[in-house]
Amino acid sequence: MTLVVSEEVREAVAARRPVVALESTIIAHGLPRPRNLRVAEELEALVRRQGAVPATIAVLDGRAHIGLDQERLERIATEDGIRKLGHRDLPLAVASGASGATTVSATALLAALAGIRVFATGGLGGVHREWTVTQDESADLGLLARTRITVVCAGVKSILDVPATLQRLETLGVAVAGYGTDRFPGFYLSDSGHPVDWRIDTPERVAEVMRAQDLLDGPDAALIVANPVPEEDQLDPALHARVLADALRASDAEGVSGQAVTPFLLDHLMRHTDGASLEANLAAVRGNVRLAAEIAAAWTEVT
Ligand code: PSU
Ligand code: MN
Repeated sequence: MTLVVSEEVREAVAARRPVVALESTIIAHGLPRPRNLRVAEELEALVRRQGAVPATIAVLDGRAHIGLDQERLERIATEDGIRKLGHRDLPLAVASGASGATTVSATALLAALAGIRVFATGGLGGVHREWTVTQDESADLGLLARTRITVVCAGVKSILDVPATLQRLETLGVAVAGYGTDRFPGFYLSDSGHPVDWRIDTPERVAEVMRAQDLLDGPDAALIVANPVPEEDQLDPALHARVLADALRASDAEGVSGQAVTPFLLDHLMRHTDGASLEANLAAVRGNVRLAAEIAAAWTEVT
């Protein structure tokens, strides 16, 4: 597939300067307008402030872009009909000239193809709570099991079956470490209630793990750096539990399925927490973007 890599990103990758990949589904389908555009700009600025180059990834008119200029960023945030693209959708979107925002799976694939090793997002997709009925498991997991990329996230979305998702990650051979914690983060919450086997405390140590991955040269798989939202920014756990139960009931009652499930649940939480879930989501993403930039910088030092 022909990638359109922005000049800034191409130069930074070639010169081994720090680059951080950013996904676009959160912009087009995860956040309300017009806030989404401001957030997209803010996240890019955060990466730059840390001395790294942001590479927001999306498909526009059938072309996969790595690094968006302002006009393209605005299209993703404001245009109607922007699709949600997992990695399986990429050839379909390219061949039909479609425009779409990339999920974690499509973003990780395109970033890796462009030579970018560090990627920041909010929360990964995973195994949904009704899995035994729907078999709904995000394509994020399968793709991360085959792609050598470091993903900084606040764990997996708390709308999911978190222990089942952790089990799948183990089965698939994806490395998971808590950043500064031995508790697995819970996206809107600092602690999902589940432990994580490995803990890393500095960006330099993350870079050493990446280097060990390369030296070992086992099957390609991601390294997940699970970075908790600061406790003072998390969603009130009691409110979270109550509204999430509501959201799951509403999704069931309305027969929401497929790609629509995750955006439906996130939107329901936002509207029924007076926007508090949105603030917690943004705090998590900001922290992840900052940490990813530090890891990208440390990575250029060890390679
Ligand atoms: N993180 C967020 N908000 C989001 C997502 C992640 O804070 O909207 C997106 C990511 O793009 C992720 C997708 O890949 O949700 C998962 O969707 P699904 O469950 O349909 O695979
Ligand atoms: Mn799904």
